[in-house]
Amino acid sequence: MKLIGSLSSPYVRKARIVLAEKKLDCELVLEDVWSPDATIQQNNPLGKIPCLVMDDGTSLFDSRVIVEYLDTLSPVSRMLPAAGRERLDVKWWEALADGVLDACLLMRLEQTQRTPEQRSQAWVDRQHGKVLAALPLMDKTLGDRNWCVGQHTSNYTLADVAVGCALGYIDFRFPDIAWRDSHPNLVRLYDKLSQRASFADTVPA
Ligand SMILES: N[C@@H](CCC(=O)N[C@@H](CS)C(=O)NCC(=O)O)C(=O)O
Repeated sequence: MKLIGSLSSPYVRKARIVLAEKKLDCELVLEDVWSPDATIQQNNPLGKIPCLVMDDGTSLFDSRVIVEYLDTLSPVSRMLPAAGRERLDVKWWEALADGVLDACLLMRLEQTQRTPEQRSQAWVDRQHGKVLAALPLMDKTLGDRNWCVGQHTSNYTLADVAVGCALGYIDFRFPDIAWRDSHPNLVRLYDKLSQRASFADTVPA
């Protein structure tokens, strides 16, 4: 199987981290979706990365679908609990972290894909407000626990991966959002995640 993606996309990073944690082999095929020569739509009509092309040629898209599939491929490092409240909690965190990413991406696209005349500060402010509202909720919900979901030290899950990717993307593209200043629990989590090889090897570039 191969993963079509880029080294800067936080959604691709989610999939790459899950591949690494689960020790799955997968070729990364780099694609610039914004280039006029992009061929991503041959595999994903939506023109977005990540896109996982399975060995039978079937394409999977949207990072959430991809990581859920990857988790079924090996029992190593379960990323999603099989069922129940903890599975729901992981999905809750992933939706919140991905929502932060969606807002950040919309702010970024305003800078990179629109002319100065087309740009709307009101739109940027709206997205910025979502990020600023989500971070305290994440920090408070995490509290003093080791990981986003569950009480035990072994409960490293996709929730932590998704939150780590969101925080890493803020650092990468929006260093002015000084999230460390007022979110000590997220800082603690992020520092711990950054020490994992899967995170260190996929720092956005
Ligand atoms: N919800 C999707 C979002 C994917 C996404 O928006 N990827 C960006 C790159 S970071 C992209 O390919 N954008 C191209 C476009 O919107 O046309 C996911 O989780 O995979």
